[in-house]
Amino acid sequence: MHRRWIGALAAVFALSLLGAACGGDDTDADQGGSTTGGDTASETEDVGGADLTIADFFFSPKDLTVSDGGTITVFNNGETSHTFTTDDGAIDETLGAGEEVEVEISGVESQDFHCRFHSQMTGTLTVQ
Ligand SMILES: [Cu+2]
Repeated sequence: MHRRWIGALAAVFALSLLGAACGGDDTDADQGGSTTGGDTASETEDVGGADLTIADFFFSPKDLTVSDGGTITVFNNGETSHTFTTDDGAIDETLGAGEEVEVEISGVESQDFHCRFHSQMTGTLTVQ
């Protein structure tokens, strides 16, 4: 009788140790999971975004493609002020020399864009 009780207590003690060990493993797994989530988020931004460089006096690239919901990073590499303006006026950003602005593309249709200061500066925006 006594041996059975001792055996049962030993089994419960052993199980509680296993439980503690499993708890530690779960914590490690959670940390790994959140790290993976962060990587996925940054990959999504890379896919949807685009870079547009403004120079004196042209856009580069002239044909710009961005995903709906993506961000265009516009940088004025010229020595004078320019604008990044869609033909429908939904986007109208003025950038001084050396300035950079991030423009979120949401609900914007594919269309041409231009610089309000220099009518010869034009490009085409494609929203996918
Ligand atoms: Cu300009």
